[in-house]
Amino acid sequence: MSYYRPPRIAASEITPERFFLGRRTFLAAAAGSLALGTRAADAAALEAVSSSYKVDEALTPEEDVTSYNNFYEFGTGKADPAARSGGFKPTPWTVKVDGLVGKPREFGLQELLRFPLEERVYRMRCVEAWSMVIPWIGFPLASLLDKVEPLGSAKYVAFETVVRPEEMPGQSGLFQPLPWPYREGLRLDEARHPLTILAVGLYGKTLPNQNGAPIRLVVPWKYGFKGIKSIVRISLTETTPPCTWNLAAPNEYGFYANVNPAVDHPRWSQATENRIGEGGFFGSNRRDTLPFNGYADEVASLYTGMDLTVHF
Ligand SMILES: Nc1nc2c(c(=O)[nH]1)N[C@H]1C(S)=C(S)[C@@H](COP(=O)(O)O)O[C@H]1N2
Ligand SMILES: [Mo]
Repeated sequence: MSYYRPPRIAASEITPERFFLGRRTFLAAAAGSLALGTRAADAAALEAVSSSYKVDEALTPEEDVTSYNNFYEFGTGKADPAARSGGFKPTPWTVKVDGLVGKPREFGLQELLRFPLEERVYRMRCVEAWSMVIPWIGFPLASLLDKVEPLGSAKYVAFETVVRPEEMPGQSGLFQPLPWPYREGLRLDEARHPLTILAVGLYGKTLPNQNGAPIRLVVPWKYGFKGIKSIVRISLTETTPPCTWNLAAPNEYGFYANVNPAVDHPRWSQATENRIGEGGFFGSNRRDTLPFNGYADEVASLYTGMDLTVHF
C-alpha cells in the first residue's frame, strides 16, 4: 500500500507559494517498499501543496514534535506515547460521520487522504504552558463537513478517539487517567473556520502514532487538548458535546479553551510559555503567550459579545 498520489498540479503551474513536499523521502520510501502503519518509523511521505497559513517562526525540531507528546491512551508521561505506541495499528481505519447531517457515512482512510492536502505551519500551545511550531499536513475540516451536508439544526461538532486497550497501554493498566473514549467538541462555526484542519501528517510524512495517527484535529487558536487524536467518529449535534478535560475539571479546562494570556489556569499562569527547544522552562527565556495564540485577526470575530473570562 502506498499513499503516494500523482501531482495534482503540473510543475509549470507551480507558483512561488506552491511546492511539493517530501518527494525525496517518497522516493526513498518507494525504493524500500515500506509497509505503512506497522511502526511509526515507517511513516510514508505525503504530497501536499503549501498554503498561506504559515507562521514565520522557527519550526520546532521534528525530534521534539515526535518525542514530547500528550496522548494519555499511551500513558501520562511525555515520552510514553513515542515509547509505547509501536503496537498501534493506524491502518486500516475508518471515520464515521453521523448525527445531524443529511448524508451520514463512513470515510475510509484512503478517501480521507484524497482531500487536497496542504502544509500548514501553526503554533501549538498546550494548556500546560509549553508550545511548538509544527508543519502539519491536512485539509480543512469544513471540506469533510460539506460532504455530509449538516442540517440546519446542527450547532456543534463532536469528536471521539478510538478505544483499543489491546493496542493502547494507557487504556488497559490499573490506573486509568481519563474515561475513554477521549472526546472533544467545537461549535459548528469554529469547526468550519478555515484554520481548523484534520491533520494526516507532519514534517512531510504521515502522522506518527504518538501524534494521533492516522488522523487528528488541529485548532491552532485553542489549547492543545482540543486537538483530539486518532479520530474514529465525528457527530453533528444540537447541544454542547461532552469534552473529556472539560468534564474532568470544568474550573480548569473550559469548553472553548481559546488560548488567553489573561485567564490563568487555577494552578499556573497562562501569560507566558516555554517554546520547546528554547530553554524557557524556568525564568527568562519564556515567550509571551498571545491572545488566541496569535490568530486573533482571523478568529476573534467568532466570539463577539462573549465574555471570554467567563466562557473560557
Ligand atoms: N485522544 C487524545 N487526544 C489528545 C490528547 C490525549 O491525551 N488523547 N492530548 C491532547 C493534548 S493535552 C495535547 S497538548 C495535544 C498534543 O499533541 P502532540 O502530542 O501531537 O503535540 O494532543 C491532544 N489530543
Ligand atoms: Mo495539552
